[in-house]
Amino acid sequence: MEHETTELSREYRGALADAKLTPLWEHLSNALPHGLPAGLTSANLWRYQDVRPLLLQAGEQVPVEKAERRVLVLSDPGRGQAAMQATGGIYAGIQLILPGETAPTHRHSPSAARVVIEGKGGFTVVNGQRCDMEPGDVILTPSGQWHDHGHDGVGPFTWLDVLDLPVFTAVESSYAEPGRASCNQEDGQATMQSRFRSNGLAVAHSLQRTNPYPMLRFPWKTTRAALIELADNVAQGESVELSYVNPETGESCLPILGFTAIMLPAGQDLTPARRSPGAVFHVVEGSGESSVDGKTFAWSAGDTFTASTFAQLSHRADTAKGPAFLLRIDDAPLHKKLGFFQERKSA
Ligand code: GTQ
Repeated sequence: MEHETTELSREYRGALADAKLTPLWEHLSNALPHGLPAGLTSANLWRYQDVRPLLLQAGEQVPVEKAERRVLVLSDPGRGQAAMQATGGIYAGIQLILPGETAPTHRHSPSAARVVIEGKGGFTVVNGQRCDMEPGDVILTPSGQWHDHGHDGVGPFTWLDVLDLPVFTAVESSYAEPGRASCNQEDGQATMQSRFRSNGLAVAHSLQRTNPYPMLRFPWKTTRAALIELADNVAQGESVELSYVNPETGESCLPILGFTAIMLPAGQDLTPARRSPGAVFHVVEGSGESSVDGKTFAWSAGDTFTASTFAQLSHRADTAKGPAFLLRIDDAPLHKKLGFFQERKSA
């Protein structure tokens, strides 16, 4: 939007346009709004029960070989239907694979992660390492790593994809390469899970290696048990949250996107600080309600909702139905790398 804050002659405006120059003083407050960033993101809830039938129709109409990835993108209503992003920094979509199908091998510059929603028998192969997928699992496909998806079971298999694609698009660095064949499958997960089974212990020689992604699959079973144990050991009212990290360094598990599992004990309100990163929340288990900048979202398992930068949030699990479990996916690691990450007290 243009603010003509100054009287400029037509001739001068024309000369600036011809010279490909723009007067900053007419755009300064748009480029650098006062006090808080002007988020475009319009918080929204996508209910899985609404998305699922549409995704199953795509399963009938669109062969996976043609689609490459059969995904319905969660398009931020603040950016319009063609928005290939859910928030400023995060792409999110829901992917379907049917029994016997293979989503072919490719790799791309953005990093991706999957959060499994529904089904049995699905798997992802990342650089030759097979990762079985069970509901609630978080599976990483970091930047530049070959990956394909398959399904050995019965019935539809679905997951939430999140990618740092909008960041790559913004810096004109988003691209993909098709793979020549399906990845060789090795026993990746047995190695991965056994290496990091014991908290506070790492396989000694692995610390000399430089693999920035030693762990690709974070099984929900393990995360859930850890949250429940943590809930018994935090002070009343303290949040029950676990971050997904590189177990060898303690850094976030991907460079741009951050993943946090949150347990909401039944009936307790959680009102977190307002944080600079926008976020995508995904409901792994349970039902409840969140308020995001004054909008109320009633959610249950499989649903996904968004929050803009510095959103005012509160979450609550349904008292009658026990605890709920959410995953928060945000771009906090990027905000920290930019030297900017901020938290402000909620109002
Ligand atoms: O599964 O590799 O939702 O490449 C978007 C781009 C999923 C994938 C998406 C992708 C993928």
